Amino acid sequence: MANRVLVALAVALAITDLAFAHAVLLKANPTPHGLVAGPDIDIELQFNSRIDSTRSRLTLVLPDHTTRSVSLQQASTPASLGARLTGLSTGEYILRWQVLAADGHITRGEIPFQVK
Ligand SMILES: [Cu+2]
Repeated sequence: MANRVLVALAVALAITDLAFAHAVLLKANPTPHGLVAGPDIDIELQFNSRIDSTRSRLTLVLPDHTTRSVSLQQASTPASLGARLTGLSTGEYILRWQVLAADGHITRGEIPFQVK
């Protein structure tokens, strides 16, 4: 009986764990509020879970507030997104990310950075 309760509890915990497995950003280049040297910048975003890169996207907000979609490159791991930005002049930028995690949940966020 006690064993059954333990198994049920373990299953419940596993399900809860899965439900919360949506992608959380662990590490980013450029770092949020970081200062980077232009004009070309390698982007790498690392998440805590595997993501579906075909349904994830990056958008760059330029210093003049216009936006540009960023094409993704082959990422180094299934839990990361990579891209290369070219021809950036000095100024304040925002990298917007939206990713679909393995659990089917979408998360999004922004990384403001400055190009010197
Ligand atoms: Cu989730």
